Amino acid sequence: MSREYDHLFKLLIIGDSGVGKSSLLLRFADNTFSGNYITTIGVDFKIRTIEVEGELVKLQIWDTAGQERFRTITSTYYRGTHGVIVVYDVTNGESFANVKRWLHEIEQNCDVVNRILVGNKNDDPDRKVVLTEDSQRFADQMGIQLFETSAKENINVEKMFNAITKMVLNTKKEQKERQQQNRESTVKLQRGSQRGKKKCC
Ligand SMILES: Nc1nc2c(ncn2[C@@H]2O[C@H](COP(=O)(O)OP(=O)(O)O)[C@@H](O)[C@H]2O)c(=O)[nH]1
Ligand SMILES: [Mg+2]
Repeated sequence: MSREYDHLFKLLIIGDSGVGKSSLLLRFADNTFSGNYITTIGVDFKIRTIEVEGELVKLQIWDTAGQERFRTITSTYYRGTHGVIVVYDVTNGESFANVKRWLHEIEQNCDVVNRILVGNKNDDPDRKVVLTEDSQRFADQMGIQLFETSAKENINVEKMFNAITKMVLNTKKEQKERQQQNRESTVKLQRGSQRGKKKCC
C-alpha cells in the first residue's frame, strides 16, 4: 500500500488585507495567479503534500478569508497551528509596520509555534518601498527567517513554504527526542527505586 503522508501540519497565513496572502496560497496549492483581489477562495484552507528531508508532509494551509481587515483574527483560527506565515507587501510600508502587531497576536494565541516573515509583491523594483536591508534587520532582531516573494511571478514561493515546513518538521523531531529521553530517564529511575527496595527488604 502506498503511504499517503508521514506528517500532517497546519499552517496559517496572516497579515494585512491586500498583501497577497490568498495569492500566495493559490500559487502554492494550484499554481495559478489572478490580478484581482481574491475575496473568497471557496474554502477556508487548501491542501498540498510535499516531500521534505525524505518525508511526505501534508500541508493544510489556512487563509483568513477577509477577517484580517479588522486587524485581528479569531483564536479558533490559531488552534492546532504548527506554523504561521506572516506576510507584508514590499510596496506598502504600512503593511510592514503592522507586522509587529501580527507577531504580537501570534504570541497571544500560541504557546510555541514556528513563524516565518514574508515580503510579497517583490516583482517591481520601482514600486518597492520596504528595503531588504530594513526588513532583514528587523527579521534578525526578532529571530525570524525572511523571504521576499512574488506570487505573481512565482518567485521564492516554493522555497518559503519548504522552509517553514522544514522548521516545523525539525521542531517535531526535537520534541520527539526530548520525549524519548524523558521516557528513558523515567525507566532508569523506576529501575533504580526497585533495586533500592530489594536491598532493604
Ligand atoms: N504585483 C503583485 N501583485 C500581487 C502579488 N500578490 C498579490 N497581488 C495582487 O494584490 C492584490 C491582493 O491580493 P490578495 O491575494 O487578494 O491579498 P490578500 O487580501 O492578502 O489575500 C490582488 O490584486 C493581487 O493580484 C504579487 O506577488 N505581485
Ligand atoms: Mg485574501
